[in-house]
Order: sequence, then structure tokens, then C-alpha cells
Amino acid sequence: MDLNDAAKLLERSRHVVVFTGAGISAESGVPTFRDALTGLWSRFDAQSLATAQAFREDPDLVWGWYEWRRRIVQRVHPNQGHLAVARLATLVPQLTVITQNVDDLHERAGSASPVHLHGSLFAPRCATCARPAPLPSTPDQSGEGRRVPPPRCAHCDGLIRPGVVWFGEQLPEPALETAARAASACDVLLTVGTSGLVYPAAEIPRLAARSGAAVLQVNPRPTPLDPIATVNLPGPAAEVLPALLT
Ligand code: BV8
Ligand code: ZN
Repeated sequence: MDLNDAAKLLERSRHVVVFTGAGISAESGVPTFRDALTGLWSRFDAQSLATAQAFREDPDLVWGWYEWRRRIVQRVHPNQGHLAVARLATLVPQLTVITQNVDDLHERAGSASPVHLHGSLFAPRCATCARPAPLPSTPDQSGEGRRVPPPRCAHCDGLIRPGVVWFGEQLPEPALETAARAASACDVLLTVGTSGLVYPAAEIPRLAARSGAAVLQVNPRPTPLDPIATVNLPGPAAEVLPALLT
């Protein structure tokens, strides 16, 4: 199967799931996690930044790191890949966008309500009482590796934490349920820009494959999802996705 066959498959499908990871935002200028030279985990330690324990031990370091990442996302724009995903909604009867990304580039490209499996950089909440908190309105104090003290909760004075899912934390139940239901009901799942290494999210394309859906994969590099993919479409998302829709 090649790009043309994959395009035909998409055209004829009733329910498509698009499952995205950091790679779809790479060409917008948002660093991925696991790419060898440019990935965040090549320069930062996940255990000391992306866990609840890290936040308890050094809240200023963790809050500062997420502020730095939030400011990067605010400065960049959706790319042709995000735009193609938004356009796909107008071409097929049903589209569910499921993302592991904590940026808002799908929304800004016009995808109505992407399912955020790992939360969002734009939805901070209290670490104590869990109430949602406003984004800080202070001038940008962030910078790579710079500590920034988190704001305090207006209700209980607890520390405000980023609204993302850290390692060892459960994914939001409604999001995971919606994702699992869509994956088991779709006829095509398009996986884009994910290494497929982080669970339970990486179960989503596997679930679709087990339920009989065709799995189309867009990624410039091999991934553990290669064996379950009906077709691998190598290349950057901002090039391959628009080509798939023409
Ligand atoms: C849970 C949010 C249970 C925060 C993230 C073994 C050992 C230790 C732990 C585990 C284990 N097995 C399972 C676990 C649990 C763990 C896990 O999966 N660990 C893995 C890494 C081993 N999972 C969890 O902890 C999860 N929770 O299991 O809870 C539980 C049960 C009961 C009670 C309590 C708990 C929670 C995981 C959530 C972690 N949060 N992020 C933040 O952003 O800081 S994860 C992080 O990885 C990212 O945010 C992202 O969401 C996720 C996946 O990464 P990708 O998006 O795929 O990015 P990556 O860099 O890896 O890959 C990029 C890809 O793009 C590459 O393939 C590249 O080739 C490609 N690419 C590059 N450029 C382009 C491109 N593609 C297209 N176009 C391009 N231009
Ligand atoms: Zn509170």
C-alpha cells in the first residue's frame, strides 16, 4: 500500500481517528521529547521534572520548566499538519482527534474538540484542592532551566500545578474512555508523530488495529507501532498529511 491507496482508504472511511504526538508540532517549533538531539529528554531529566514527586521537591524548578514550555507554544503557530487534520473533519462523516500533546495547536488550527490524553499547558489547577486556576498574568519570567515560583490557590493557598498528566499519574478518565471508544469503533486510525512508547496512550492505535481498523502511520522514523501499521508513510507530518488529503 502506498500514499495513494492510503488516501483512498481515508476517503471511503466513515469514522477516522487521528492520534497525534509531539512530532506533529515539531515543525511549528515545539521540541519533541525523545528525538536524539532536539528532544527535551536529551537535555532534561523526566524524573526530576515530569512527576508529582519532582513538583513536591522543587516546585519552582518544575513550574518554571512548564512556564518556559507554555511560552514557547504561545509564540508559535499551527503548521500544515495541524491544518490538514482540521480539514479532514470536513471530508469524512466522523472524525475524532486524540492527542498526547499538551499544546493547543490542534485547537488553533480549527479542530473543534481534540481529546487531550495528557492534559494541557493552559489549564493549571491547585495541587491541593484541584480547583482550576487562572494562567499567570505576570510578565514572562521564564527561560530555559529558570526557576519560577508557582502561584498560590485563591481558595486554599495551595500551590498551583501545571494541568498535565505526569508519569505515575492516571489519565483523565473521560478522555481515556472517549479515546478507547473511538479507537474500537473507527475504520481508519491515523497515527502521527508519536514514538508509541508511553502507556496507556500507546494502547490506542493497538486497540484500533485489534478492532479491525486500518492503521496509517506518519513518522519520519521507525517506531514500535510499525508492525501493527497497515501502511507506514515516512516523512514529516507537515508534508505527508497535506499530500494524503489531496
Ligand atoms: C500511568 C505530559 C498508571 C507532561 C507525558 C515501565 C517503567 C516505568 C514506567 C512505566 C513502564 N511501563 C509503563 C509505565 C508507565 C508510564 C510509561 O508509559 N512510561 C514509559 C515511558 C515507559 N506511563 C505513565 O506513567 C502514565 N500513567 O501509567 O498511570 C496508574 C495507575 C493507577 C494509579 C496511578 C497511576 C502517564 C504517562 C503520561 C506522561 N506524561 N506528558 C509533559 O508534557 O511534560 S508523556 C510525554 O510522552 C509527552 O507529553 C507525550 O504526551 C508522550 C508521548 O510522546 P510522543 O508524543 O510520542 O513524543 P516523542 O518525543 O516520544 O516522539 C516524537 C515522535 O515524533 C518520534 O517518533 C519522531 O520520530 C516523530 N517526529 C519527529 N519530527 C516529526 C515526527 N513525526 C512527524 N513529523 C515530524 N516533523
Ligand atoms: Zn486550592
